[in-house]
Amino acid sequence: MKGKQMLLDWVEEIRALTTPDEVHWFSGSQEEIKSLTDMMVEKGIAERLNEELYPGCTHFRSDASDVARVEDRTFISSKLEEDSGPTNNWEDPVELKKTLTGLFTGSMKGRTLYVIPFSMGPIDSPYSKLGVEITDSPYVVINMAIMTRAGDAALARIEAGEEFVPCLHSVGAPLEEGQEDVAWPCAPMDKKYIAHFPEDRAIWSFGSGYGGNALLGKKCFALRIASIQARDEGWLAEHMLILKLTSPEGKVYHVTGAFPSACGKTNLAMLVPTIEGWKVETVGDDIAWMHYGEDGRLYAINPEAGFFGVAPGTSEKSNPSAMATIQKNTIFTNNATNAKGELWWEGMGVEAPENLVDWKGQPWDPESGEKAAHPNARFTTPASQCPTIAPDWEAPMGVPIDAILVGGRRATTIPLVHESFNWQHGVFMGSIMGSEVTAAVISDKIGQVRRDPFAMLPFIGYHVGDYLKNWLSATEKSSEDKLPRIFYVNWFRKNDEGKFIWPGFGDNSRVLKWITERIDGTAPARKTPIGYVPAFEDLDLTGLDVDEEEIRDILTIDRDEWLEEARSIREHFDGYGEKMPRELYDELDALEERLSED
Ligand code: GTP
Ligand code: SPV
Ligand code: MN
Repeated sequence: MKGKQMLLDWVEEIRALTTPDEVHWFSGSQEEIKSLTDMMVEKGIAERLNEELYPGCTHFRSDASDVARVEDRTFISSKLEEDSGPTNNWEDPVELKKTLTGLFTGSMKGRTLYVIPFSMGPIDSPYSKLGVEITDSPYVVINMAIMTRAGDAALARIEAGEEFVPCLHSVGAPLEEGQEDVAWPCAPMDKKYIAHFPEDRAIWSFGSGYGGNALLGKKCFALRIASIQARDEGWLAEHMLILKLTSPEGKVYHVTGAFPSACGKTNLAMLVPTIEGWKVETVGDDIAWMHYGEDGRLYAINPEAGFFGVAPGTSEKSNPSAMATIQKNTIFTNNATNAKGELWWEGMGVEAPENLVDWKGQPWDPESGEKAAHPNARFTTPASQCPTIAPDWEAPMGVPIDAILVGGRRATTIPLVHESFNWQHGVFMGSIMGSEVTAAVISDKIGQVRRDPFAMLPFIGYHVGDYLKNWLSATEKSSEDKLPRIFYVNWFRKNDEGKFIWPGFGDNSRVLKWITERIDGTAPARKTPIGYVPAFEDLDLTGLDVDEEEIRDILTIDRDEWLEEARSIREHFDGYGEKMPRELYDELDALEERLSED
């Protein structure tokens, strides 16, 4: 859709379909955010946190069934099923629109329809894209106000004639005359639909109020729809953090990292190095849009304006920058609070305050063994408040990327870090990524390893084979020597007692240091069948109290484990069918050959 008239027509069409009591255009002003928040506090939908401890912060409890993304209810509804590919749910778009039109009919009854114009990316960036979310959830409005550049500035660009992605959302819980509302309205699982229509560049989301299901600028637009735009326009829309790294000598590097949900992007983006003189600054923590510059290098912008981060495990020790960011103007969801407006989650690193009410709204008994916060409890917080935010995080042309990390949670097999031989081999590394499924998604497979190419499995808006081709085509759009180097990292190896071997968090700077030395050609590495791996001596482990044997172990390639891994990769590739690029099979053949040599 494009321009003012189309926007007005669309809003009117949706108003007539969903029959809300009122229509409210969100301007983006602080007063408006405050009055929406006050309204929700008054209605008992939200609670204000202690004003001295957490000024301007609120807390929400979701319905117990609506706590994470719902991949089984997420659809890529392209005209042809083969265009959506083997990794996505598909329904015929005509049929699905019929079903959804039925569901949206009268779905906003008794509620207000909010219109949120927004920009993904800095408002003055040529790489930004516009969207408009229609929603009946005031919670969504105040979250979008943090996560995107929402309101009048985005509207002005649309009114000037620019294109926008229509993003339709309803919690799917109309109110009958006199019916009392619940704190977190949503629809039952079988009525939830997170639907994408690639040919129309449109999103229809029904029945959930949570995170990636409802804040449609994020996964639905900035990844699923944008990945389609990126394929067509020749760039990359990726599930990646972006960080700026400065060495003690003042040399600057930019690094992106593709890790699956709840696998450490936010933490790495805000890392506080434990090695002398190094500095990390944050550009983005979840999504990177990368374009080829005129100089052939890849430049990344962060399309978001806030962080929707995992709360549990966030502490002064693990992520002090996140702790500082969330002290004010932050929305918390599904944590534990008490009558004093104190806040807590597992792994906050402080003793639990007294008389907590858990995420389900029940008095919490610390002895019960129940979790006080949901494992996917989140904070929504402005990126601008982050003490480590990079001064140029909103640079309209983005930052030039030196290295791309890929990785996931793997208790075995995958070493701490290994470097690809070249771009094609690096794309192969991204394509074989596996990770243990986390609580960021509602699934009965939590903890099991699943393949998740470039951490994009649930976010590719088209056929995975074509997506990997788009990655491979980088060497045609640029050249090997200008493209970032690709590294595969794994912070999550466990020992026999089930404990993490690598200390992780701030100590990941030690791995980043080796990576910069590889970029500069100053660090040695061993050539192994899977790529270049540092020797124990090649890593700067100054001041680190670790078990040398264990660290040597996570830098060792076990051929038998890797042959087994290769077999499993072949199965995974075969499952992607004929569109799987031949180059990646060539890489797999070559890997197996190297593993079999002595
Ligand atoms: P999404 O927002 O879902 O995309 O997650 P994310 O990739 O940003 O993950 P995040 O940084 O929020 O980390 C998720 C969980 O992993 C938290 O509980 C962290 O404490 C934990 N974690 C992050 N980094 C490390 C690490 O280096 N080592 C270990 N052991 N755990 C980590
Ligand atoms: C993820 O699951 O990767 C997230 C959280 O970043 S959500 O926005 O819910 O998708
Ligand atoms: Mn994410």
